Amino acid sequence: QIIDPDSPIRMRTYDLSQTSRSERALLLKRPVLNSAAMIAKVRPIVDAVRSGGDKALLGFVSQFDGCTVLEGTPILRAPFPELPPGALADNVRAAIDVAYANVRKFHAAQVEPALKVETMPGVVCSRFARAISRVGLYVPGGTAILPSTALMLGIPAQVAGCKEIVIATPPRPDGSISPEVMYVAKLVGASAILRAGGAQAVAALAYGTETVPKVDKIFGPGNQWVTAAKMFVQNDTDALVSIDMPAGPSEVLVIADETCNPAFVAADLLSQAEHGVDSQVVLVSVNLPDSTISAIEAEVDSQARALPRVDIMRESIPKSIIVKTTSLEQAIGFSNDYAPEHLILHLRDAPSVVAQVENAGSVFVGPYSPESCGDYASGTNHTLPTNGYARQFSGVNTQSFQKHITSQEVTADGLKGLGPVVATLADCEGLGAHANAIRIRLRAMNT
Ligand code: HSO
Ligand code: ZN
Repeated sequence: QIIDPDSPIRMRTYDLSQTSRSERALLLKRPVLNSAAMIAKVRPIVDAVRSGGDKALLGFVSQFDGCTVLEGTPILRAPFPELPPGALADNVRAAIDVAYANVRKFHAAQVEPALKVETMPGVVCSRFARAISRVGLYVPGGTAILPSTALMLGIPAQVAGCKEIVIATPPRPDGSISPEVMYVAKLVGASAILRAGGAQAVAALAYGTETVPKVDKIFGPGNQWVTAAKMFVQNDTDALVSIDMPAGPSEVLVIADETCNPAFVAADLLSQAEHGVDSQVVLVSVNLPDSTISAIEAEVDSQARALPRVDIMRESIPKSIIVKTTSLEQAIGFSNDYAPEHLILHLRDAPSVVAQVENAGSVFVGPYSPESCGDYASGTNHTLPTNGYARQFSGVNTQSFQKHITSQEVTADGLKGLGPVVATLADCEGLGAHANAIRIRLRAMNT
């Protein structure tokens, strides 16, 4: 496809009052991920790493990650070597430190106290959390280095108390890891770094190799290969591994009314559009005058041209849409049906609108809350459900790194009260041994 640099960088516009039900359904749809085909492609890689261990893994690291110099093992174990002086600029280090503190504060506050409830006299039920012992955190390489993703996955793992925290990330050609990711790995107390990307990294984490520890849960965003491999290993009962969530291309939906600042709205749309050519960007207009829509379109075009990743935006913006609505109610209704990963409210009295949000990964309230803050440093997590999965999934949080165990303690007097209820229900299900386990005790107490 030849791109004319003079042609405007423009979104497509639809009027919700003029769209049929089926057209509206199309606007809500994300591009189809052909997951079955991708899973078929990753399967040979996953199988090879599973049976061939380190040797197979290193073969794929040289073939797909372009790194041929790892000697014998792709694993680096903590304590990691000190960063050479000057490896990390002072301002970057200081910024990572502030982001770390904020994200840690918010995720530490998510730790819930244990529950203890006496449901009947002498019948005490409890629930308490335990860390998932071993976790694998995938930090993508590719077109951008993402130390922020290492923070967003590493901090809740650290706060939850996971014992083995393995960060997997594609190495650079010389086998090194970016100093930013290295620095974050130390901050979050990672126990190992797996220098591998793609399906091969996911397979190594799921099954373990001679040197790579097998983990219990795999987190993190990635390309189609990574996502397909995560879905494949999650379904393999031999791997006994779970994943955070199904991931797709990143998304933002912005709702704006006439109080909005067109330059801010455009900037927010572009910050998502620069992630990838398949980024999903939606602007929902609440009765915006045509002049404001034109002003936003002009800002999208002019700001994009001045930004470093304009070539990506030239592809993602033309696939993006403006949806015109005539009321806040319609706009919120559309957003709730779309269930965006990120929802930004450029609205008069935006805080009062949050109560109407039913489906979204994370909400950014008012003109001074750009998504960029949540992507990096305000405290909320940036690993969020895409593809409409915000209907049923939460973003990554401290509980994602825990499981909850329940327990009960029934006293003899408690069993006198509860036992007959249980025995009756067991009889009703025809499960005599269950009823017997109660009656044998009730009889013992009566003699
Ligand atoms: N917006 C991305 C997260 C990210 N942004 C990382 C910048 N760095 C998640 O949807
Ligand atoms: Zn982002």
